[in-house]
Amino acid sequence: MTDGWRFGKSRDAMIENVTLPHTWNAVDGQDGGNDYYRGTCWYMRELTEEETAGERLFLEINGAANTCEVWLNGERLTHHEGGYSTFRVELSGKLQKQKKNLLEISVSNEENSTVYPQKADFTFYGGLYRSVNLISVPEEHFELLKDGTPGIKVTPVVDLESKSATVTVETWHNGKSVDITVNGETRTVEHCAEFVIENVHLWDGLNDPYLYTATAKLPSGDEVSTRFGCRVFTFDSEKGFFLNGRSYPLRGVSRHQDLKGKGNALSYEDHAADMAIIRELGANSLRLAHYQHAQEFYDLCDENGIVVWAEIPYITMHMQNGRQNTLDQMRELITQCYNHPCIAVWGLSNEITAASAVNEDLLENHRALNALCHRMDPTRLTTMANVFMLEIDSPILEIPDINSYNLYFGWYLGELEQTDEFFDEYHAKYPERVIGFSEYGADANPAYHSSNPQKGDYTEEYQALYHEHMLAMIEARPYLWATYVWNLFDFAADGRDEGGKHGENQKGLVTFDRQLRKDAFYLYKAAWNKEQPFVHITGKRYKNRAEAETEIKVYSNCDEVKLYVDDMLIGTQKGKTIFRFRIPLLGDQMIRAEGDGCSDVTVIRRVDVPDESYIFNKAAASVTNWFDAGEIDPNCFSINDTLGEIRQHPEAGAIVNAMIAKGASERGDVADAVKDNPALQRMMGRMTMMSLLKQSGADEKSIRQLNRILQGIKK
Ligand code: GCB
Repeated sequence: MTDGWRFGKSRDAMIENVTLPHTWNAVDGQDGGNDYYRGTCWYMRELTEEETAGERLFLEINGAANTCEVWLNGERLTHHEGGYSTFRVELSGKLQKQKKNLLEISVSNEENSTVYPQKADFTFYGGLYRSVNLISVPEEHFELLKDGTPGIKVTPVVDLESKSATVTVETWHNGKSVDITVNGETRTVEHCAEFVIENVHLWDGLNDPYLYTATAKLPSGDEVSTRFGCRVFTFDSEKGFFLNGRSYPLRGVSRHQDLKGKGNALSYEDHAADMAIIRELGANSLRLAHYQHAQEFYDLCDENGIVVWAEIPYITMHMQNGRQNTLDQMRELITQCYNHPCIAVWGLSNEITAASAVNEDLLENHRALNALCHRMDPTRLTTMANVFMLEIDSPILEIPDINSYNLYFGWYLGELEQTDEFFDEYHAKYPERVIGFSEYGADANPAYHSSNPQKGDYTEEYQALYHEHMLAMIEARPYLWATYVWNLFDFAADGRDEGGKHGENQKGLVTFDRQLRKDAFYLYKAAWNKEQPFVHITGKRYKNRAEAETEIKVYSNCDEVKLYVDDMLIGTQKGKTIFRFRIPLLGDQMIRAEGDGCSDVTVIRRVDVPDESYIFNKAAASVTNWFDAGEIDPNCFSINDTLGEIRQHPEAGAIVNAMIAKGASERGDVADAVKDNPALQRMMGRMTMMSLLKQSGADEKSIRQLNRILQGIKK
């Protein structure tokens, strides 16, 4: 039901004509300020006589964010909580014969304390942002109501040695018998049949994502079918992930359902275009964050052989009254997604201890979720994405089958190498636990550039450097069962205001509008995409360079790269992924890189003064040494003291606390909520004020001012 909808903020004033999919936050949810409309809106549509024909009629809503009520002819039929799953309601019996039938749907993304998500680093778009369908079935039909079930559940169990699969097909319906067909064989049974497929054709990831189909048909003619895949996923704490018995390290990216100008109301073409970019990158796995994605997208993953981590939006902050909602969202996720061969793990939560303590209620919620997953799906493992501040001996880590951490050392806090140390320490302490890297990334605005990139400068070059480190870190640790770049695409987080953009998280390898691939994209493409040979000269947008000598860096999946400057060969390098050349910079120069049957070209230019437009924080970047030795009185506080030392003094502590609170609020809801986390505070306490300020992008004037104030306070 795409067309013919009226829409408005109130039931009595549906003033706009809209088509589905639709969100009311496509503009205000993406422009910063954390002020997008969070409230109730109404959709209204008349059902035609033709649409209401048939014996039994159901309305299917494939996503109403975040809570929804369905009304027919003024009567409320259902209420649904959770914005990312399918639900249905029966209309027959309530329809008026030979009269107009009025369907009204109210949808709300208003803040509350029971339905997740409420605090997270992304915009909670409101709307009927996925498809809405009418389903007409005969009296005898497959189940439609229970948790949005597809009515058919397929469990393939593969024996790699005998190359066979035992396939159990369960169905739910109100008839007496059902014909179930798998691989050309049909059985007539009450509900459930078992099949054996000899010489089974495996679903084999990117190599060969072969799909079978199971069909179930009732005597009434009602029919359901689903595709499925036969594959074996195994996890080893030492050797990582295995697909069908062979080592298959999961290396990929995360994705939100979200696009510039459209919000979360994506078309099938938008989904398919995202998948094409994922294939170009060469990723073999996706973390579909932070909620249930559209069925079309799991279908695309099945078809393309992408192994998936699926999860619910139990995120950032545990809510005392939210347990039932986490269980409901998980039950629907598993019911609706069970048949997808792409899904390897169910994610219980994300950074849930960022803004909440590890207390009994939180643990109990996780135990209940974990048990639910195991009960509903003994074939898959559970995991969770933990925040970097969570101590590695926390009891919460004992709940899921396997573990994962989101680490942002080298971006928000700390140095790149702390990531390596973190995993080494974890793996040494818990060698029997399977550990993965669920998120890592750094923001980059492709307008900003530097030959001397620094953490916090938002340059394309720092992001590339960050990922070069992480790629090498990952390649040296084959035990990591999965690794996911945060994020493939820049996305809307209306609470953010940083790095030259309003309302965007810029950790994407590709911009929000999908128009620009940042350099770091090509780093991973060089490492992961073995299919099409390519060379990519980095720094193409860093055209004007104020230096006598410059580095030309090429990312390539070839093992030899030649570099030409103004058509003169200046070097040939053998290597892997990253190829670096240094060249004198004379004027306008044409740079060409050549690999195995492929090439890339750019022009760079020597200039006398640095191009100001490349610098985000102009004041901070222009000064390297702000304080001469002897300028600071060691008897008074200064920015050379650690945050911990300064905080011990009431007056000095109050000043820096106020400043930190302000800084956190510019980085969105999550930064604001996590700033009181004790483990985070301990880590920050060990850093000097100077290094914290530099990382937060403070300018020279503010730093000097703070130092002056601190120097006025005796230790
Ligand atoms: C996280 C969250 C993710 C954020 C990301 C960030 O750990 O899981 O939702 O967007 O950090 O960029 O800070």
